[in-house]
Amino acid sequence: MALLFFSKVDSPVEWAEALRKTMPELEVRVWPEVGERGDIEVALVWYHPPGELLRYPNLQLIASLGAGVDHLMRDTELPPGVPITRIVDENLTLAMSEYVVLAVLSHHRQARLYAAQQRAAEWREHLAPLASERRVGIMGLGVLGADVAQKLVALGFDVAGWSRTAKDLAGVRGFAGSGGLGPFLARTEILVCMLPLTPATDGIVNATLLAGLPAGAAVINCARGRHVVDQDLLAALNSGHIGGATLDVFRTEPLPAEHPYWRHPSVTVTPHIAALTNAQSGANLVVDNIRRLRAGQPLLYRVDPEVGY
Ligand code: NDP
Ligand code: OXD
Repeated sequence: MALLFFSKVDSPVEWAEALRKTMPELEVRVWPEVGERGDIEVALVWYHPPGELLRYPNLQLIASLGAGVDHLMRDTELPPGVPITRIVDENLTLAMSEYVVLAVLSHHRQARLYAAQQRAAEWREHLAPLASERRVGIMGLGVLGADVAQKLVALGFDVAGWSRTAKDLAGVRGFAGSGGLGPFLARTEILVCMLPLTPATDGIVNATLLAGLPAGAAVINCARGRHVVDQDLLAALNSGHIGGATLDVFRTEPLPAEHPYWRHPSVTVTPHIAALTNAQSGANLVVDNIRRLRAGQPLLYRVDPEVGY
């Protein structure tokens, strides 16, 4: 059995080593050195060229190199019927929660304001509400959003979540569907976008959504750059309606040097590092699914192409 690895950002050497450690008999081929196409039964991919996966007649599994699968779903020529899986990994989940907790605390405790005061050697106190008085809203209560929500609840924040279908998470006020979005936004002072990118969520953080947040609210996006309409967020930041933003993902990555986010006084930029996939734990999951496939068992973390995540 041969596996085809395609990614321009992940290390093929590291992944091949991790895969071989877990399944020595697996032959790993790195695109574009694909060899005999008929040998390829598994594709492990991140932003492959659309249409490419149709060229492997014996493909049985498409595994995403990330938790998100929008890079696969944008391909309108995926081989029909071939199952798609994604990464769900405890360490990735922990890393994402760390990132979001750091960003929420930094907005909550006005870290940016105090950093500016330090630069000006200015000693000045600002009143801060208790965590229990701070309303955080998480869009997307899946694997990552639910863990983030629970950690923020443990810190004492007043947490709500918005999802496609209703959820019942301890301590988290749930809102669902298009009808739930308005009331969810109206009570959200720190908004966290933890949604998958799908046609329904593309550009969701736009002028209308931002206007639904209370004045001074903060926005944290660690899902996908396309969730945010950049000119709408910049306009809301410049008007002061949005008090600050922490952004880990962008429409163009790397974020171009001239992009206004880099130098905006109310924006924190990180280079898509909120939660990185670890090659060894990712490889373990892929191999587990290859074994399940061979044994005719249900695959782990299968994507539903109908809903797009
Ligand atoms: P999941 O698939 O587990 O969860 C997705 C959540 O979003 C679910 O609660 C789902 O609702 C909700 N949702 C989907 N569509 C809609 C909609 N139209 N309206 C309302 N809610 C919706 O995803 P994960 O938590 O694992 O990951 C989320 C995203 O995080 C990934 O898709 C990826 O883009 C991003 N990511 C970013 C990383 C980074 O380093 N910046 C690292 C890893 C992931 P329901 O529960 O009803 O299905
Ligand atoms: C992912 C990511 O989807 O790194 O895993 O963004």
